[in-house]
Amino acid sequence: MVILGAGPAGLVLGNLLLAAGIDCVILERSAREHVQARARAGYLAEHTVRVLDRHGLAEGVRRRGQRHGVCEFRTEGDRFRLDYGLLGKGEQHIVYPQHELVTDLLAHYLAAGGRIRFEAEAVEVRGADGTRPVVEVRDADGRPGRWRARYVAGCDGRHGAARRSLPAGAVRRHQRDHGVTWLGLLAEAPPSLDAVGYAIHPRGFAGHMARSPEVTRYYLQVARGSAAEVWSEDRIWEELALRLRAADHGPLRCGPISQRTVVDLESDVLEPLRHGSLFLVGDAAGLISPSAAKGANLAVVEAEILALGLTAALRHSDPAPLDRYSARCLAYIWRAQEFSQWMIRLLHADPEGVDGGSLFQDRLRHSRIETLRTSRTQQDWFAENYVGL
Ligand code: RFL
Repeated sequence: MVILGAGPAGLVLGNLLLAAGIDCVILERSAREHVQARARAGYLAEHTVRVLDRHGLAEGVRRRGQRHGVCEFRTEGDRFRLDYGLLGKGEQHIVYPQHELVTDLLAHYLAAGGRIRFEAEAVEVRGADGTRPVVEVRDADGRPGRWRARYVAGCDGRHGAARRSLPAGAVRRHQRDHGVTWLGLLAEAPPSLDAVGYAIHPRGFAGHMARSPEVTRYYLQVARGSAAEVWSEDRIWEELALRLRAADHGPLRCGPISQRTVVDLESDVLEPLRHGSLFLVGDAAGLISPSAAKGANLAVVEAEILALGLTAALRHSDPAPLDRYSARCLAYIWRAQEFSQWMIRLLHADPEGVDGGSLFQDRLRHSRIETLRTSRTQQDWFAENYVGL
């Protein structure tokens, strides 16, 4: 088995296959230090942690992760809090930075004897419609290499080799540009509030999410095509304070900005998630906008489903679970996409390019937030979808 990519999807899959006694190798384009330092997600749903727990992979999350179950919406002249951990099915998030999860998963994989090649970039997957697909790779110096396996798992993200290698017409692609751009920020500063903060402001959305007692993620909605570098630290903190209405609700705890990333909010789902011997997992299967914090959660859940399918096929000659892989994962993916799209419409003034920013959309957004503020039924629905898959 060859796994492309050492993100959450590839590393969960590698660990589970290893535990099932299935020989595998992970091929990762980047260096180990880069993989372990890449700050991205932070909110893991309880469901995801249960998956990790089932396979003995949740020790770090359980030990150092912070339970979290409150979000606060700030709107013009108002704010309200939702104790989502007490609503819906009563589930919470565990805040645990993705690069720490990746570090744990990698350590576990290596300790169990797992094989991984860093700085080995997959260039192409050939022969996926047969039973001995080949992965062409090149190392950091451009030297070519080749791996052959019974199956290949593409866990190499949206721009990886797995997607690129799919022949025309093999899968359908469902793409949507949500017309919204975020400036994703990491601040070397403690959280400013004890909740996830969502500010809905005429100048655009602003978000606040704890990552650790020392680090906080913030988001600012910015114009499409904005460059991250034009945002000076002073301007960032001024804009965050304005949109989060710090003057009314308390000051922000400022600190150096250690990461600025511009993210266009997009969805990009393939269907089916299999072409012969090649499977797609995580962001390679379906990119989801970070508006609902689902991407890493989906990656873990899909990796477990694929691992169980591969184990049944390779150890017990039962191909049925593997045949159901795509349909099962797509059900999760579309549910998450639907909620993420709902969040985008809730949080953004005037999303351009989708329905055309208009006053009509703005009034709908106000009504949506008012329903969430006042309806217990809507709050339960929100909680169930916000934490669940
Ligand atoms: P990853 O993590 O991108 O890993 C893919 C790996 O593949 C390697 N690779 C290759 N290796 C070999 N050959 C090639 N040709 C290769 N091409 C690529 C890459 O180097 C990399 O190591 O994908 P994976 O495993 O599918 O995991 C997906 C998640 O990383 C992603 O969905 C989340 O980070 C999304 N996301 C969030 N998800 C959550 O569940 N909760 C969150 O709070 C959350 N916050 C976020 C996020 C994503 C963000 N960005 C950067 C879009 C916040 C942000 C800002």
